[in-house]
Amino acid sequence: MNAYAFAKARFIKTAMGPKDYPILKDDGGNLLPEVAVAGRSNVGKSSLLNHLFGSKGLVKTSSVPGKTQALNFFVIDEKLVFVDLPGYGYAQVPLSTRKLWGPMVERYLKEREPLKLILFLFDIRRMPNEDDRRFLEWVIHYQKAMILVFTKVDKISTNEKKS
Ligand SMILES: Nc1nc2c(ncn2[C@@H]2O[C@H](COP(=O)(O)OP(=O)(O)OP(=O)(O)O)[C@@H](O)[C@H]2O)c(=O)[nH]1
Ligand SMILES: [Mg+2]
Repeated sequence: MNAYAFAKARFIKTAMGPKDYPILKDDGGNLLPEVAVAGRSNVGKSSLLNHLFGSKGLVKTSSVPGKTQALNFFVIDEKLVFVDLPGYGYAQVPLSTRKLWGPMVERYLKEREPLKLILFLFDIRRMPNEDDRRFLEWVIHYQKAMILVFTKVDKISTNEKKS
């Protein structure tokens, strides 16, 4: 993948399924490469995107888990697409919404051709659970490239960081 100096991020749309996914192409007619940000609810996916975009509020964040409930597409400099995936595994989110998450995300991993990389965010203070394992199994099954990103590192003490 090429290196980009990010300048201008733009929100494209929210989608629940393939018929709503945007088709974004470069001047040569090639699909723009796409990076998805995944992980448990409240882990910091939307916050990371704001950080990468250099924006305060383009991506909606919340201290209450379950803020992002569908796929949100953004484009940077009309060159690279980022997708903010809904977070999983939070009991406070209504069951009807949680049931939608699995098929929505699995279908995206299976069918989204321009998806080149997944940033898998993980809260450094937690242990992996069933939902994390299920997601990682999909990543392996659909043979997607993935980078593990630890979040909330600032929340652990210097002693814990050493051990
Ligand atoms: N201390 C600390 N707080 C963070 C960090 N990343 C995110 N947060 C906070 O964690 C909360 C959740 O962040 P979001 O970015 O909305 O999390 P999300 O993963 O998008 O959550 P969902 O949309 O529910 O899936 C917010 O209050 C953020 O300010 C971090 O690295 N350190
Ligand atoms: Mg979010």
